[in-house]
Amino acid sequence: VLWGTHKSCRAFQPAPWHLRSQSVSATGAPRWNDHDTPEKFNFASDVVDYWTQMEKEGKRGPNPALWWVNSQGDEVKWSFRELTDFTCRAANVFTQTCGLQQGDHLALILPRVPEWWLVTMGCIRTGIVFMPGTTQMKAKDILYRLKESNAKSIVTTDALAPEVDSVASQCPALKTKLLVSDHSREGWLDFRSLIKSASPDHTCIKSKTTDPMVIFFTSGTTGFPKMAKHSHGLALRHSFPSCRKLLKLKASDVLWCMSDPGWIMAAVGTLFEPWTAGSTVFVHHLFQFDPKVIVETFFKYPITQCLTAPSVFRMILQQNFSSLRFPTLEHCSTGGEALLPEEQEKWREQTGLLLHQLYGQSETGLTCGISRGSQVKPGSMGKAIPPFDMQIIDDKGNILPPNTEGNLGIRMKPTKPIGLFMLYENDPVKTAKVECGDFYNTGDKATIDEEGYIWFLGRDDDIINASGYRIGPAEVENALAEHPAVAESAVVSSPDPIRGQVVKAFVVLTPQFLSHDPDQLIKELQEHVKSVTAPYKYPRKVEFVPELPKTVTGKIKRSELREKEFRQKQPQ
Ligand code: BCO
Repeated sequence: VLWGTHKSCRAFQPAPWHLRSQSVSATGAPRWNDHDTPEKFNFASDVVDYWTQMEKEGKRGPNPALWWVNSQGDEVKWSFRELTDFTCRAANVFTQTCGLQQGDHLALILPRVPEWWLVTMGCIRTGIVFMPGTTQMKAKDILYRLKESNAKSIVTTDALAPEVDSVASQCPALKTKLLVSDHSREGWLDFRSLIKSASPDHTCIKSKTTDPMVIFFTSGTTGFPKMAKHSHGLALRHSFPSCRKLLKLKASDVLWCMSDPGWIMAAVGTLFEPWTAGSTVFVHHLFQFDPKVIVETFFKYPITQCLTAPSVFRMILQQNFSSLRFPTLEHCSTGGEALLPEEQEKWREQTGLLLHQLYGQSETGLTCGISRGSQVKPGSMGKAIPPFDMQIIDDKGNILPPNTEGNLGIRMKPTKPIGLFMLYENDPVKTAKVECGDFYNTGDKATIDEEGYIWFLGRDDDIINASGYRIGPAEVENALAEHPAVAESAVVSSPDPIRGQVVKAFVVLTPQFLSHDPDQLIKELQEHVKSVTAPYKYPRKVEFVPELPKTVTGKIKRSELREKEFRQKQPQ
């Protein structure tokens, strides 16, 4: 147990209006209708505290709200009552100790430790806008995020505190640094001690549904990642009946979403979706991804549903385990990258379970998917989840007929649906750029069949999707440019049987490195990229070339290189 046991939930009572104003579904979860837009909504008071109340009244079973384990045998189980208590304390730490206010930005860079759930929920209670990020980030990535967002506070661990300290002087807005650790560090507040001593009495803000709640950083073709800002509506959407139909979670379910806490998939799969249903969020804090541990975990714990990227399923299937017949697993969902029909079939053969595709982006949350119990069309990402109206559009925003390839759009006019991002923070130009007629243009190419099933075809730009990570080529090219061996480079996606796609760099060497051992140089460049930016972006393939293909104006033709990569795959 990380920091003692807290038993009481002394003061908190759910806002009475909440229990008056919504109906209760068959599963007990509070909900609205697909097209409702309540003026006020707060996930903490309207959903989490609802389940706390259900626990108090003996109307929810004994399974925990959060069940956290690690590979050392540590375990944390929190009920909703404890969750309400601890997250009220977190809220008080942010507002009273750190002096943060509604609308302030807080950078959250934690691995899968229980405190991640306290920080996110503490922020939601106070209206502080949290900005999750992966712990793979390096100092430069963190600096960009802190500066660009004017973050007033950061919460992170020992591992990243030195990286933060190395750039903090360049971030004048940053006022408080909170450390989640068993050790103290100069200049940092000790989050665990503060939580212990904080009061559990806190009154949740009455946030408007349209008030900002969270920012996700998302890579683009050019420049640095964009800041996709979401309102509380992102969480509200999970109470809508059409969203509840997707996984059909019950309060007795145990959902394991394996996403790194830095991505929107974690917000969806370890906060909004399971807790709306009153289900248990299961977390395994793996130090390093290991398919064997994943499989053992399915055998050891009563997990009923899982959600993770297709690469994880591929990596499990590749290992030849003696049995993949998991005792309690009932439903598997996957998203973040494309999934092939043959992969779905192999998973079904080995586990007896269907693999249900979901699709979403940092800008959108879940937008479409194969609902539990509905027909799985292998290779399809399923149907749009209302209130999202998804259509295939041309470059002007005209709707194209069924089975016609085009841009995947989400209708945002005349009414922007609840759950679609508000804007890219500080970037009206990029915000305007993704509007296409009456639609938000996802940038993905797809078709929709007569029954409304959506079929993903690929990106319409240079963004790379490697094992579920969205990677901007410019971020990798900039990292490579810092190495003296690199005169110039072009980074594109390349097919890979396990990761779907991987990052490939075409590199023109500077004259003094032309005689170096190429294999050694490849390793050096890979390590270099891993050291200056988040390692998941490193080029797993590197090819040295005498020159790069360019347009007459000198622009590198990445598409030519990418097409060559995918053409080469065809004969195999
Ligand atoms: O493969 P290598 O060993 O060469 O390199 C790996 C790591 O070892 C290395 N690394 C990690 N931390 C490091 C480090 N190196 C140096 N210093 C550090 N601190 O870097 C490479 C990272 O690659 P990886 O993260 O792909 O690692 P791994 O272990 O192969 O993990 C495999 C997956 C499948 C678990 C991982 O790729 C993954 O989690 N993918 C899913 C991403 C995801 O969740 N996407 C969803 C985005 S949200 C969305 O799409 C919306 C849907 C609603």
